[in-house]
Amino acid sequence: MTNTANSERLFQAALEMMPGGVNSPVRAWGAVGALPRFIARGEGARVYDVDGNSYLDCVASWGPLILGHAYPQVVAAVSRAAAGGTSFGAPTPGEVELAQVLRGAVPGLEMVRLVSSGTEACMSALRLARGATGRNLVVKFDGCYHGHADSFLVAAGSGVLTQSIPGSPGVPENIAQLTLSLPYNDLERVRRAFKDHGGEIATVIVEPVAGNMGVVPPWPGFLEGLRQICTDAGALLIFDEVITGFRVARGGAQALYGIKPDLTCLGKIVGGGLPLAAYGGRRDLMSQMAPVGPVYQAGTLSGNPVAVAAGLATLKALEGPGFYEDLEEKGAWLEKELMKAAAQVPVTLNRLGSMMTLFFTAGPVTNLEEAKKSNLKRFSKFFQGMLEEGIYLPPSQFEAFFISRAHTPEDLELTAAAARRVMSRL
Ligand code: HOZ
Repeated sequence: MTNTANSERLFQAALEMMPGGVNSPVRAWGAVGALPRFIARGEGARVYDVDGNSYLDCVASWGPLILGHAYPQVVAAVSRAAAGGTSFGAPTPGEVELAQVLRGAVPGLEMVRLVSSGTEACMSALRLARGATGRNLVVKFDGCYHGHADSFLVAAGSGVLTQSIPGSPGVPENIAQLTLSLPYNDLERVRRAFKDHGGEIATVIVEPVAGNMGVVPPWPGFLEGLRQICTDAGALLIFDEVITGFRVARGGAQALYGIKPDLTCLGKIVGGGLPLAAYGGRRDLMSQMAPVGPVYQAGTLSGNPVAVAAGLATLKALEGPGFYEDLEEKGAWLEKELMKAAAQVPVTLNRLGSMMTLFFTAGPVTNLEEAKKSNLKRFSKFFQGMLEEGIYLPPSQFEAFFISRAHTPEDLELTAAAARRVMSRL
């Protein structure tokens, strides 16, 4: 058995002071019946806990670390930036450069604003959509997670789904009523919602590849249909690409599928592991943001120079030829091996490039209802077994595994071999 004495001691201390001992609920590992490991450091594809155990990391800080931990150019850029001052609350040259890089990569971004978290990006995009259309309703999809702003905590994915929290106390009923949550991949339901409420719907927000109920790709025609419905009804289409941006392709899912949303939310990879996110889109819409227009949003740490430096260094490192092809190859290999390992266990593996989820259900998994058919006990056993083998997976059935550039073929072989052993005991 792995020695986890230091993690246990720290967790006991944390429980006294922080709700659930953590600063974000899924980190408490409650859903997988285990105690969280406290991480001391990371390097490449590995993390090391405070008891000296090492793990191959498939969480990647929930997505940002597409280059792996402590990527030398990112560390150097962060150190350089920090040495010159960590925050000014004033414009800096790096912001302009990052805005240029984002605009050059993501088709729907004519203008952009930097913020500090994915929650903030989605919350701000929603406010802009409401401000620009003069309408109040928002359509989202069951199991999609757009951060924890009030309007999005209705049938949300990620942590609330993992903890089986139906909604959240503290979200006023009259705010929740402005959110229509519909099944993912079901265009018919979207058409019906527009038939009933068309003139009141400000926006449809969607994860173009869902990552927060586990990975669920869009059906052919789903995103195209949303685009058409929104255009016809004068509603705005928001792509929440906090996970998929620079993950499934440099230009995100919108580049991959060739669909331009009106607004896009980015986070995770664009901050290179530091707190940075962005939202942006059509120039006429973004021009409604203060100080040009009347829609307000602001932040002391928006465009923070250290986070901008990490983002720039990260996005630069993704430019090299074959970067995404290499990730695709690794993802496809791991998918094949995990499926072989699970030959005797009913599973469904959904994958797009370097993000994937192994659902413990025969599937298919195309929406939240189907994702929830997963055998959570079996997932927990798998998670615990893999951890014991030194493979660190997301502690929830409803999250994605992420592969980074740092994962070597040997790392993937170790992961597959561990999965074969663990699956044979399930
Ligand atoms: N909502 C994040 C996963 N999709 C979890 C963030 C965290 O706990 O770090």
